[in-house]
Amino acid sequence: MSDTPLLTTPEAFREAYDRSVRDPEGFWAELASTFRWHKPWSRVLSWNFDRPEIRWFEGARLNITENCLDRHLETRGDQTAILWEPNDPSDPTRRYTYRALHTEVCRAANALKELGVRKGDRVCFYMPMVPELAIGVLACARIGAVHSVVFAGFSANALADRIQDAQCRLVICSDTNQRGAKAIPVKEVVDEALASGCPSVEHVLILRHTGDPVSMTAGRDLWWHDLVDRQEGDCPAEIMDAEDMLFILYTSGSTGKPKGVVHTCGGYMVYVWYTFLQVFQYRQGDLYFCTADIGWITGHSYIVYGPLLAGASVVMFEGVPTFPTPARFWDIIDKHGVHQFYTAPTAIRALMALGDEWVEGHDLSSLKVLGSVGEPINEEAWHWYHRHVGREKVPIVDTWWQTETGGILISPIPGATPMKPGYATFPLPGIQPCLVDNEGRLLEGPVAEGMLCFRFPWPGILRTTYGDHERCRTTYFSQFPGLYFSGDGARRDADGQYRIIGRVDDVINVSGHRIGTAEVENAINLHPEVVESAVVGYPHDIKGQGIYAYVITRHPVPDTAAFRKEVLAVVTKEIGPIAKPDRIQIVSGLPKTRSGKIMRRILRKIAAADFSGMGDTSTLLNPEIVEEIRAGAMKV
Ligand code: 7RM
Repeated sequence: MSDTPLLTTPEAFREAYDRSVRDPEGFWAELASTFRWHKPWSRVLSWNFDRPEIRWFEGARLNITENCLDRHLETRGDQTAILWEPNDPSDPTRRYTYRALHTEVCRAANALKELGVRKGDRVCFYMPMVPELAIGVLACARIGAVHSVVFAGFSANALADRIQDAQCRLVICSDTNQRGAKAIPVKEVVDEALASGCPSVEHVLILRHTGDPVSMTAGRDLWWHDLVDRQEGDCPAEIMDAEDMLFILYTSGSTGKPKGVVHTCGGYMVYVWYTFLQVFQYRQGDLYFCTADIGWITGHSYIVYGPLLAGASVVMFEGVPTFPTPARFWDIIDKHGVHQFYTAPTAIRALMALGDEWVEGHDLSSLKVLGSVGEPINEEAWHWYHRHVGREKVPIVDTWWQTETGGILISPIPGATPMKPGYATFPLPGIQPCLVDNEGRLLEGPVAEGMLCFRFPWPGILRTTYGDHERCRTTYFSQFPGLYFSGDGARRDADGQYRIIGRVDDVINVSGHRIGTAEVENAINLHPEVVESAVVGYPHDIKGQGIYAYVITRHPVPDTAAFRKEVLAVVTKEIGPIAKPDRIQIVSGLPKTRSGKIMRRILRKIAAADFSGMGDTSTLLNPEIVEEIRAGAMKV
């Protein structure tokens, strides 16, 4: 929107940042006023981090899809909203203008209504990266239903857990999912999940995508094309309260099962729109390409909502970086003339390892901004990205944020703030980070290292965890009273720039995917031969972190290769292939404190092949085990 100028100079950034701290309500209200609201807010913000209770734009009424779609029809109805690149480059690309997308979303919304889906009902998506996923998600938002997208790499058990936790009435999936040379039987996984007992599910809506045969359960299963295609292309938007739920997205934490992070309509809308525009310096006519999957928050905020709210043209890609060749990203950028490209360090490292020749020979001169997200980007990968993709001319934005934050919190803004390899740099306007020590003491700075917290809410912050508000409080707002705690450690340099170190809790980040060590342990422990296990992360050249599992077995294991295979199978069945341990070490015991707590510090050191001094082991109940594990680790 033309009335929100991009921050393009250090002065403009400084001014916006200072205003956002001095007068946060005025700052956000002014930005919010550029949207279509059916009723204005009575109060911009009320908040209490102790309960927690956070409300933005209270009393206001809106529908986010009117702002993503209807609002653009007059000015850019014929402009591309979504340009879809299929897995197989010899298949045709598909293009949806804003007008076409509006029509399709309305059709899908009317279909949901015909199935009895109403405001507040939960709808689960388990789909590949096809336009119908974005259409379905927006159709939910159109009628006020709450979407819960589950990444299609999760197993049937993991899917069933999420369907049940949210009590979804409807599941939307495809027949099969085509990723690279692999075909994944999506509908079969849904059938298996529902067979395990998900009584809330009334219907399954299936998109015919590959055309592979699937089994249909009469009365429950319907084809997308039978139901959606015959609907009217117009559907009035359900007018929502700003604080009504927009979506649930499950994410792993340090304990127990994944939590359903809840985002609401008004604040999320304003936040993802503003951050998309500023971080990517998006200008009308640009083409933006984010390689994330809509099953993760990056896809929600920076493929669907942020870009569409900004009236952007977005490339949506079904496939993987290495199919049919490791040049696929560069082929897409070259073919369509992409201006902003947003990907994960793990993809950069994987492509870097396959050789520079794949990126050379492509015309990448359209690029204006390169983005990185999901995990720390090491300097080698940063420089490769800068040099080979950006040809040393294109700024890189290392964007730090989380499922819980809704949108980017710490990132350079090209032109307005500096970039520095390895640093997410400065907080965006409206964001007030701080570092605290283990006791919660504020670390005055600038130079400091500690737990990364935030002392003031921004519009995109999570509101609760679905069905368990207390869990939201204890996870994020209780360690350090009065602060939101991210779970990450960070360092601040003399200029006040932030460098993210990584998780300080028992969450590991594998190829940019968040995995709770407790979840993996629970899965491993289901193997009948396993007595106990401990899972830690360790540095991995491509994935960032790998998964290392220490396992105690009931009996001596005669065939360790076969046993490892079985452990991988149980993890794949419980969670999905993304959580498979890279290394499994059979041990006779785990280092424990007298209170019975596993000393993970030692296990992490050994997993990292750091066999130097183990530090203080005098508090261990069984110090002798350390030597055994260390000796065994050298052979894993
Ligand atoms: C967007 C997303 C969140 C966790 C977070 C960090 C890590 C994300 C960066 C990063 C270093 C970054 N959401 N993380 N971005 N670490 N630099 N730029 O990834 O909920 O799935 O994960 O990811 O540890 O807490 S997420």
